[in-house]
Amino acid sequence: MATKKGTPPPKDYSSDRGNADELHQHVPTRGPHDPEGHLTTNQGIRVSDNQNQLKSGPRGAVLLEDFVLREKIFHFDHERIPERIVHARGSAAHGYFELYKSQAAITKADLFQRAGERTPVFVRFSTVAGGAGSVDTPRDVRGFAVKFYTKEGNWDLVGNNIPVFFIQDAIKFPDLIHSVKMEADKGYPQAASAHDTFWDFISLMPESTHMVMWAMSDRTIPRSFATMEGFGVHTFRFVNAKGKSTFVKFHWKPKLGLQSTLWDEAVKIAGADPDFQRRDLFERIDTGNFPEWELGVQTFDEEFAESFDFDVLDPTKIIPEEVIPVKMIGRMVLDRYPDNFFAETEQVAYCPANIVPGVDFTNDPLLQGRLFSYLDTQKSRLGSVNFHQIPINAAKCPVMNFQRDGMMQMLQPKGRANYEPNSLNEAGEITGPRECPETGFTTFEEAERESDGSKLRIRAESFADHYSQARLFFRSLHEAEQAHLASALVFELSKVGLAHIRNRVMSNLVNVDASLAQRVADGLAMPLPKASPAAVKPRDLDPSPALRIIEGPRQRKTLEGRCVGILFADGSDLAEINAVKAAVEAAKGKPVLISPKVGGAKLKGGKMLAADGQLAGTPSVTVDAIALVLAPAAAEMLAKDGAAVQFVMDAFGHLKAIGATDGAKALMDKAGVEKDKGVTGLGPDFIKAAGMRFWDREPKVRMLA
Ligand code: HDE
Repeated sequence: MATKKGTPPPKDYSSDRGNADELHQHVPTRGPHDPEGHLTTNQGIRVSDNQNQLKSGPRGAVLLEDFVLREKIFHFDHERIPERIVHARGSAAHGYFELYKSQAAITKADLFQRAGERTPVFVRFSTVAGGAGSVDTPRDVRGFAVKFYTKEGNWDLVGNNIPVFFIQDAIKFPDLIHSVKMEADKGYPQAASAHDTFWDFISLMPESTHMVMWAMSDRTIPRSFATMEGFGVHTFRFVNAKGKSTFVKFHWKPKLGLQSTLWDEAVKIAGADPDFQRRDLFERIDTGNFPEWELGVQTFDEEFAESFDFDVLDPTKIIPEEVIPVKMIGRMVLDRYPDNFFAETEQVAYCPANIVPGVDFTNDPLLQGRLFSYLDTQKSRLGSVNFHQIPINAAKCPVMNFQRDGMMQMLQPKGRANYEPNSLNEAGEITGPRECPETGFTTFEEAERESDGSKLRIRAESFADHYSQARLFFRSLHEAEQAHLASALVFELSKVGLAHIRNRVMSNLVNVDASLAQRVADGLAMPLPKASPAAVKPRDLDPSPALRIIEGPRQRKTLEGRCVGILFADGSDLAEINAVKAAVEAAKGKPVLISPKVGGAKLKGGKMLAADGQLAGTPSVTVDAIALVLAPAAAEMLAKDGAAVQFVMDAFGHLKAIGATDGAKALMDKAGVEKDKGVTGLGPDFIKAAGMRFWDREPKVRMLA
């Protein structure tokens, strides 16, 4: 075997601190054992043949001594680790958080001290119910987990795209998740809440009603990760240098505004592109259109908490933005896609207990339960107590303590001192780190009134109003969103086989809003039952416009960040195609050239133009608006092609803008397109229309509950 040339001397890794950079160097990436790029075994032995096993003769038996084969297959056999019990399907990206203005007055957290300073982040978005290989667009809550690698340690804000949760007490979480996951005996449905066990559990847990409203709304079918909000859900605390605590709720507000899909669209996207949102995240980053959110905080004191209608420790409640405005304190930009899905997105281990000085927990009983769960789950997923040394999890500041050994230990601490206190320094030895009362994390001392010290299995009475905020949410929505919500309930309950479960859900709905309950009952063709008993009579609250997507304060009617599918075929005019393309790009949108064949079409004048996507494989559900640049003969031909007709019919049915040349008429007619404000020529009116949906069209194309 040839000797290795130029191998660098082994690095001295012995240190009792671990940080991400050092750890990165521990992990063999591209052939550190062999700088010339030769394929080696994990022992660094160069491999001479990666195509053939070692055999006794050309047609003989395979030999057990083939260590190259055995090592490779052994490693492959163990490539998978247990997927997350919830949030298994996820996509992630790196980026940074940038502070607008010092927040030193309310928090001493290092990342919130200096205006303009950037803190690296790793953000993972996920669905909750489906397995790791499920599709991106089921109706489901989205996880929104942010790991801030601050100079004073890692802070994980592990939130969702919905500001409330189904349950008030952590002890109910396994029940909730068992009920929503595929049914225990049948093994289906995957990634869907539309089945008996979920609605059975929900109907028996009135505290879930508020979140059910959100779950059935358009919030759970977001268009993109980049167009959804994120929420910390629980009330946390900020603590300043003087030890003063301020309650805080965290929000992420997308720069591109809120956008969701329609249910029919989401279902079709699942077939057309199961990785729709993962691809979207990758493509945005790849093209430099970095997804961005602002970090907003609602801050308040004990006095407000006392006077508020609901308990701020109850995770099934919001504080409406109209009551306490959300103050934007910084922005987060995701600008780098992971190099390796497994190493980063799969192995990242978030934990709500990862907190930094200046931020603290409250007694929210759901949060308290989470503080236990996540560390525990990482041990079973990542297999070792040393999972914090995996580069994606490693803090980017010094990590020094006397924790030692354990499976897959990557560090080689020096010296004898593996305990504290020690006095080995008297002998001139390395003695290790010491606690630091001044700068170390200190827990905020709770005011006495939060607990009288008695041990009780009890739910606070202040948590008992389960319906008023559910009503607030429903009544705050735009009427199109209300119709979607009612229809989603009809869809889900239609998949519930047991009539008594449907009935029980409806009796809970009567408490939310009698008209909603009636719409659902009509949609199911079932009689409306009486309201279920409510512990606290629901109240009418002032509507909160911030809760709605359509015509709400966070809707943006812009082409920025949206895709326009430009359909062309034989005989299309290049000048027209280029004009639409340029106009879309000028408006910061993304043009996608679509043609019946991916190699393209022969344009007017004979020139070939290649497509980005083939028509059948790039249905209009994958874009936000369509432009039809077609010659009359091609439109006649396409009117006989199912994929082309569906392309236009769906764009119309999904309330998207359709810009078209006169030549496209035959195809438009076949697809049943009727003239309205969203159906335009290819000029500036199309570019304006392409940045929105046409909700007035909906009653013409869909029967909603
Ligand atoms: Fe989680 N949750 N959760 N959760 N959660 C997990 O941790 C759990 C809850 C959330 O992208 C698990 O590493 C309990 C609320 C996100 O990797 C697990 C309770 C919120 C993610 C776990 C909750 C969340 C998780 C599974 C009730 C929104 C994905 C794998 C007390 C504020 C993070 C893992 C990622 C993941 C437990 C409730 C958000 C099993 C016991 C409320 C975004 O530990």
